[in-house]
Amino acid sequence: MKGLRWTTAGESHGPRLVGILEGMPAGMPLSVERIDNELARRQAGYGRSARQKIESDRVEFYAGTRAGFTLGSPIALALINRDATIEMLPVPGDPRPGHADLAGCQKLGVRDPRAVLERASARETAMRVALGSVARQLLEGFGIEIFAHVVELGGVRARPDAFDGAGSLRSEHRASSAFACLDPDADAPMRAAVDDAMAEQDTLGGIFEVVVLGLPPGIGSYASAPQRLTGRLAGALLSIPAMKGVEFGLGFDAARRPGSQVHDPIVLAGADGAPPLAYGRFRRATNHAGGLEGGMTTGEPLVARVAMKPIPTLRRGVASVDFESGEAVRATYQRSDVTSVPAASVVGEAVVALELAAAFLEKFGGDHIDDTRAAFDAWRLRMDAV
Ligand code: EPS
Repeated sequence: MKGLRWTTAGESHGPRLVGILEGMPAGMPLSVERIDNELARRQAGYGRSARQKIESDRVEFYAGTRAGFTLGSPIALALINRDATIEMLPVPGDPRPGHADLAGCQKLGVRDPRAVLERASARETAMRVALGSVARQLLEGFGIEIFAHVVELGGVRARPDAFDGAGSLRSEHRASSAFACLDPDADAPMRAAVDDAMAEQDTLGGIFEVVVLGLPPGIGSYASAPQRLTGRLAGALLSIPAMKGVEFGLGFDAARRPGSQVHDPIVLAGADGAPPLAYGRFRRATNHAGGLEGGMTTGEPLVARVAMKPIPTLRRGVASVDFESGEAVRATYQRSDVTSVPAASVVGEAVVALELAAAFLEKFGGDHIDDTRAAFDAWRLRMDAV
């Protein structure tokens, strides 16, 4: 079977998270340090639960690599859960609103939220970050860079001009921000919002943006519905627990404007001071489309914004019903984050990397990375002449 495929297994408090990535070309160098750095980024951020002090995620390789290079066979990864207390943890008597607890119990026909929540927990996203980092290393070999940052948290917005969406990535500030945010002035009000929510025993959501630079045009396809990259990327991003909305470029705002104020004029690269893109003779005067047209990349930066709801486990509890007595209760508090929007932004990078790498390999293929490179170079020659 062709194509890049991945799966994860593992419960939040089980012994390990496991992941398998199938369909990577052979001969690609893999940096374990890069994977561990991204795992550490996912664990960071102000407002996370005490669980992150217990865990120290480091990837282990079990298959699919030799001497630091991919073999082309399925890659098997694992992360150890230090808090592997699944057999000791109590069964909550009431389902938490906003979590998978109730619909999951009804699905299974049981009164045991733990049977559901152990897998529904966002702990699983740690493995997606590890798998995504492998996919990302393939893309980086072709000059494609993925960068996410938080643009809003608990109603506090970063200044839009802190990021111009066209390539000046202020990564220096993101690294020192407790919120993976590019606006240095947003950190203090975001911190105050988290402190207030903590005092109120509440939780906060927010919005992050994923930007991809250096994409060749024509990744994805207009030809059939399942190949359209717009839907694939939206699906990948919405598959992260707690994500409620995705928009590309102007997004919902495009619906409020006439076409003349939406569609990005095509110009010759270099005209009107427009710097050339990495690929082709053309570029767009604006990037309202967010780098996607007709289900394909345009070669302009891909810009996706993702809305995350507040974490459903509130210290103060939300109204629920006890399974046994049927009485109204406040849902039992279990350890939880106040907010994890910065962590979600790292997961966003990972799922975008996995989806883009899949679409990239559909176009260029290759059993060995040298074959992928040869197909890429041959296409580039023809494309440059368009
Ligand atoms: C989560 C609850 C918390 C989070 C967890 C997701 O876990 P615990 O119940 O063990 O305190 O810390 O996220 C992670 C462990 C992680 O690594 O992201 C939940 O209910 O979804």
